[in-house]
Amino acid sequence: MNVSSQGADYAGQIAAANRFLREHDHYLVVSHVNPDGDAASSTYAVGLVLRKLGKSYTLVNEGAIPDKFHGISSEQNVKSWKNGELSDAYTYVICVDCADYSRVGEVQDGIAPEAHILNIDHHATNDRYGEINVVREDAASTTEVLFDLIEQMGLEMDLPLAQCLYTGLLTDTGGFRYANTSPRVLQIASRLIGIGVNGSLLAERYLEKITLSHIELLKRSLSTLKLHANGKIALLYVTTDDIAASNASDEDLEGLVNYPRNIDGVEVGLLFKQRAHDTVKVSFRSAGQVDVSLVARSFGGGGHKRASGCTIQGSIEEAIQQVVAEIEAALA
Ligand SMILES: [Mn+2]
Repeated sequence: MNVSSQGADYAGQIAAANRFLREHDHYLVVSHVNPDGDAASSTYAVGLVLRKLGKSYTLVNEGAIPDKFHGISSEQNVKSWKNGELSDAYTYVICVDCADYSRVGEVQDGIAPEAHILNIDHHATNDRYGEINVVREDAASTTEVLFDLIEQMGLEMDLPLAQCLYTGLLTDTGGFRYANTSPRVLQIASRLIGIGVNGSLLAERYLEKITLSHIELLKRSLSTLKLHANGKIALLYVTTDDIAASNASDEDLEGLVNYPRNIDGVEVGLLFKQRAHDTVKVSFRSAGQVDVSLVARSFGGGGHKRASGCTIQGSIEEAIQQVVAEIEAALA
């Protein structure tokens, strides 16, 4: 598992990241708003790396890390910017799983404009906003990139660290099922299980368990199912009323987009989530024919070829009309 196979540039960035982590102190580690399993795992993993190096550090997210992710690294705490838990100013910042700087959300206000940023990510749309950019587009998760970094740094891969890296791989590959599940992903997963990671326990905790609110929301959203383009586009939507009536949080919305995507014959599955009266978040999932990162980008969003997202100003009806038209064009 040699990083040099990724080219001199990647190896050089890994080396630069190694120096960045060893030469300074008092780091801030931040991932994207509404963190998923990879974002949370990567945040915790970088914390463990800094701890091994004897550095002081603070982990932060714009909001609170969802309860279910606390167990990824239970002895570490991620502060919430929105709850006012970040007071210091930071000069050395590590952004994980953020394709662009705006993904850190309001945490930007706690980062000095002259701060030195290490950007560690795997999104193809990453715009290299850091001073150092360790971006591996063929990596399944940011934790896969962190695996490269940790190996290159010569740090011991102990169980707490292995558990973080495995959780990112597990969640960003949908349980080692998505197309990003490369031979290398399985080799790394095998190594981590060899260290003692309990794969079935983590799969149950992070992939199988669902909340009652999620089921309530699913019940409501399924009644909105609509097909377009001769069954190649399928969509669901949820309104702010649905979310309130289901007592649902952002976490409870996760996975809903898989239902339209999984319908036989569907090329693009969509979920429209009303955020406010005139703000709609859209999740895109592609079966492969359409590069949905391009579609999302045309609306100011981003992501991967098969999974992306954007936010549209307007009513749900308007957002559906615009997005469906754009995908119909991409299908043609
Ligand atoms: Mn990720």
